[in-house]
Amino acid sequence: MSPNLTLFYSSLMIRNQHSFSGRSERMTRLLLTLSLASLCWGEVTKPNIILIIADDLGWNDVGFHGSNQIPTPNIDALAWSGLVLQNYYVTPICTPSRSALMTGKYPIHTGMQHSVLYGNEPRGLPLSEKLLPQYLKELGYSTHLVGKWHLGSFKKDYLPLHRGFDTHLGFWTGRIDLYDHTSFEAGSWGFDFRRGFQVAHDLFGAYATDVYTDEAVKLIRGHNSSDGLFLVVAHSAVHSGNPYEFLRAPDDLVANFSHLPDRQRQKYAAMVTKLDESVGKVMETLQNEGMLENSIVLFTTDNGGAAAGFNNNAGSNYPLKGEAPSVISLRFESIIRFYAMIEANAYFVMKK
Ligand SMILES: [Ca+2]
Repeated sequence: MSPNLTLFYSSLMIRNQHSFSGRSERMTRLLLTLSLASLCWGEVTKPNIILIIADDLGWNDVGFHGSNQIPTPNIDALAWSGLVLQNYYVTPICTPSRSALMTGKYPIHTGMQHSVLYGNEPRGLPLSEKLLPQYLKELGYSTHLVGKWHLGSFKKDYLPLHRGFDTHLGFWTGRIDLYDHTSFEAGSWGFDFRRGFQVAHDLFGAYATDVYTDEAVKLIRGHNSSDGLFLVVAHSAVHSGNPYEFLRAPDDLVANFSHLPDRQRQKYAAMVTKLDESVGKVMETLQNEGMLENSIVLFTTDNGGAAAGFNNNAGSNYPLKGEAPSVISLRFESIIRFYAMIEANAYFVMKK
């Protein structure tokens, strides 16, 4: 494909994302197309792709959607300086949504459509599927996953390091306590914080969002600019952790929200604050390392907020109806509708 045709195709896909209904499957194709576009262009180095995924973030929990409860200046800055995908849709729960993003396929085509994967289940995203990081590795990218996986862990072959990622620091299941890093689900309870295949006991007690941020910053700073960087920062926030304290954040940040009447909402707001702070640090590091002008930064969530007391969470999807993870036809649109945004500097660099 000629550079001009490739760029035209890329811009067309961006406009389609902006104007019409989109899905995370389409997002996968968009990222691959943008990467291929830069390779075809020749004079431009491979764009870095930074994919930041929030977990269960509510529609009404970011400033640029009008929330006056939780300031999110860094996420808002991404929105206003980038491209907000107003009709972007995700599936209503973790595993199906993440499987679609990694494969570019609707979950029903990979057997991931029903519910989340539990850590003790003998199944995962089928090994017959070639995942986004595997494609990008073939294009010369270095590939890193920080945070949540949740696509199967019952055999080594299903783990991130065997699915296209060069490194992984994070967890394999669907939820962890943000301080003790244990996962309590489906009758089992155990430590789930890994550096590759090894349990990361040394990080016990470190706030998970900070761990992810520090790792992302380290990877960006250490990146060899001759390769493209594909960095996925898949946050624990703002998913509920374990039943003994579902939502956790540093006490001083929680205290900043003492004016909110609900204690869980106070904690939730502090978790969002840490998430927003992480976005800011990643962007700042890209800027400081001279990488931002050649980076595609995508911020999204895997599904909407866990509202109405689900998982003892405190997300808000107002004015949309519904909450993760239920799928009821009358609520369909409101449950799965969320947002994404792209800071597409690489695209504009290629236009020159
Ligand atoms: Ca989720």
